[in-house]
Amino acid sequence: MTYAMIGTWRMAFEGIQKAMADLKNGGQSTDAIETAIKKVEDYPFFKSVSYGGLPNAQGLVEMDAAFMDGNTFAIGAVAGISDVKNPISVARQLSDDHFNSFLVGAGASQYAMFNGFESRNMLTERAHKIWMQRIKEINEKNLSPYDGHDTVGMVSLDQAAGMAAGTSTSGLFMKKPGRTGDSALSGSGFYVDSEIGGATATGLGEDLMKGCLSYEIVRLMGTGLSPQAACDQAVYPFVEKLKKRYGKAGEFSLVALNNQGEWGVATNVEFTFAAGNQDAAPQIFMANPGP
Ligand code: SD4
Repeated sequence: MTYAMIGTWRMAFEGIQKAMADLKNGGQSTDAIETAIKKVEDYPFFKSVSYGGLPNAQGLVEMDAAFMDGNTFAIGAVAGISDVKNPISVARQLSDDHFNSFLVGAGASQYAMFNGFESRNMLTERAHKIWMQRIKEINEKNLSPYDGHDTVGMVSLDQAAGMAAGTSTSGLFMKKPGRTGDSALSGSGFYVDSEIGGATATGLGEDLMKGCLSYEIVRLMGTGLSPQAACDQAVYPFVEKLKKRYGKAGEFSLVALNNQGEWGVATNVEFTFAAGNQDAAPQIFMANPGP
């Protein structure tokens, strides 16, 4: 029986290891995504996701997360949510709501509070120190505040051929209050269709959104392309197009998994990801920038 998972960055590894043990025992992709992403959210030393995540320009950790069930196309998402321990769980619960499935800012935080999701001050002392140091550097060295920040995005396939996807991030470091990127946006930060496969993104949300790249990868896999060919065809020509027509392209990386448990990746920076399937225990892989 086929089952598999893939996730962006090295930080996805332990969560995938845990969730794949459940998939092996017949667990569902929807649960696997929540289990694996929660593990990343709870780890205080990942600087870009939930607890320990780096704050916005005003020192507040504002998080984006999304959840998609590839069987039903149900989507739930939150953007700019704060003081909530596990944004992915809130997104998952919202995916059950037909009318209010994407909440932002104070409304998202209130929803989590009223529905009994655990609250937590997500700003750790360490993240605060990094924030203070960065402000100092920006002022002294005239640096761009927007530098290196990563989303965890995952796609899962279970033994019943169900697929799901999810994302979670504290977004771009030093972002303006209220800024959101691609991670909560269907088609940009994630997309999954159990009859085809799924994809998810990390990188500069402002540019990822311009190409709706997660949807495009799934669409291409639906025409019969392998995940790797779909990633190559969706991502690299778009990077070139952006450079030509917009003048520049941010850093971004996408991973894809099809409903056969095969995966692919495309990136324009050095990138790590974690993946495994029924034949290969989860591992951390390194991908080099493409052409
Ligand atoms: C965003 N895509 O908010 C996220 C951040 C990220 O590498 O993944 N940066 O734009």
